[in-house]
Amino acid sequence: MSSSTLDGFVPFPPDRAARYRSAGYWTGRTLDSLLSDAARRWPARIGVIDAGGPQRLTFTQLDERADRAAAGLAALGITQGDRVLLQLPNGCEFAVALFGLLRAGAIPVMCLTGHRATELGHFAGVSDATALIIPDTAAGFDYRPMARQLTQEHRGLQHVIVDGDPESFVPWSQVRACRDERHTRSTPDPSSPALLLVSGGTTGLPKLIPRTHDDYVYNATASAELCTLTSDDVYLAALPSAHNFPLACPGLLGAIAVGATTVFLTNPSPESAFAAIARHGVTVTALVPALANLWAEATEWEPETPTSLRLLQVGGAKLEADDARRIRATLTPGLQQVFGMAEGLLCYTRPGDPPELVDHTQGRPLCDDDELRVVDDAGQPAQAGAEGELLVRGPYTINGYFNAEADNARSFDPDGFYRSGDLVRTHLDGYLEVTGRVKDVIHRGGETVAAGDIEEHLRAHPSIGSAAAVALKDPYLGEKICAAVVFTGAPVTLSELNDFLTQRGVATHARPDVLTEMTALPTTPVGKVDKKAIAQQLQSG
Ligand code: OOB
Repeated sequence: MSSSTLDGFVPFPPDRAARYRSAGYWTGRTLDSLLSDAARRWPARIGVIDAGGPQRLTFTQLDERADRAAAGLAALGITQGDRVLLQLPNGCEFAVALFGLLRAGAIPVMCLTGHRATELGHFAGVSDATALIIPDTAAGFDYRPMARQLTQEHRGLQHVIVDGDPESFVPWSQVRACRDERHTRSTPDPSSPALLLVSGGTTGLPKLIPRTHDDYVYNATASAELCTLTSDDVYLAALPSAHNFPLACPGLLGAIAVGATTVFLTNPSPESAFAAIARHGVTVTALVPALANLWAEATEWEPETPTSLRLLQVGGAKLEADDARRIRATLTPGLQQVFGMAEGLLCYTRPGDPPELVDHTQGRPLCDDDELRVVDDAGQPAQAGAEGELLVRGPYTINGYFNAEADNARSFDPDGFYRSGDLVRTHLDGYLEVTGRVKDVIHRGGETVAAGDIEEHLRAHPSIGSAAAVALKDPYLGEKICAAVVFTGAPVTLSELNDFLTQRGVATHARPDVLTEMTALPTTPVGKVDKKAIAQQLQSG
């Protein structure tokens, strides 16, 4: 299959592709070769382990199982270029299915287990998927009724494969046990999409992100190198494995590339995570800030706290400097900030960077050929060190969402730079500080207020643990400011809170009109604060 034959995929322009090849970033390896190479180099090493169960597979066993799964998928008629929705929870079977799909030449669509019929239906429609792989149940949710609804609405969805009790669907146990020796591994064009990630999606439904073999192998292997990952490391997949961060930054794929073991965790609570870390001697893991903060707090009461972690990656949302300090003090001095996006660009603080840099910045780009532009409201280059929107292109950043022409016209500039929507400030040494989102503003009575600024002030209150500022519709002001907060100390009233904000010098128009107490802020499937959900809850309540 050549890269131009997959409709809806925007390839890298030939001149840049040639440059990335000659610079050695793109090697022509396919994603599934990471596993076959690991099986050759470290045949008897443990590749993957289920933290919560008995299953553990050597690289050889994982490799063989992927081949059998590929044969089973091919026997169902799944073939080169077919899109398949993959929605399995963390576990060895996730790895078997992922590599099985890659070896069958299929293009997995990496759904998170928290996605439901609305998102899955959207992914099925945009990707024109022919199959869906799900668990029977996970975390109290039965995926089969959702699958039934999806097959009715999407006639192209011909196969539903279920890990567990399949009811009327195809059992995964049968697919993955196929011994059809005639199946030959597919040999995809390395510049074609290997898989489709889903976007972080702060507005509307998530978009599909085509990552090529060339760019994603680079993403995983260069990240592994930056993190000095070796075959002595044990990586804990605590976030949902279908997300770019635990999948390839360096994550599962980076671990496989260097012969490190991956331990899959289904429940990232401190209790279960700390037990898994101790039991398996975990050295590296990746968390979102909310989870990292919870783990840090839990060191106060959990009897068994982590001692083996050498690298704790935190990213996905802004990590505050105070929280960074506490994480270093309680969990490991080896904290790393990661600012990444499924669309591509990854920024990392480096192992060995001074604590000041690690606490106060979100790192610098992975690759010397990542091209970053920071622009002001008018789209002009921002002054050195001034806040602006980050635009990026480079060897592992997409050139377009999959099958989304209208979105692409908005999200990419004429030079092919991806408009991240993130507001950043660049320091002289090239390190970035993420300051907010371009669209995360509240238009209150003619004034535009940055939600991030209000949140910073709210969090400064001694009684407030976490906070979000969201816009609520208002007949007079257009939008009013609602502060949704989780109290960790004695609750305060709106007027007490506003007295506090006044003392901090916050302008009258930037102070909350409404205060709502929440027991916890709602989160997205990967665990980021979901402001859209907060606004919906408040608007309907
Ligand atoms: C990661 O990827 P996505 O695609 O779920 O979300 C990307 C967005 C970024 O555009 C930015 O708005 C936000 O999440 N973000 C951060 C951040 N890391 C991501 N905002 C502030 N500080 C950070 N450190 O979230 C992702 C992908 C790969 C590695 C790590 C995270």
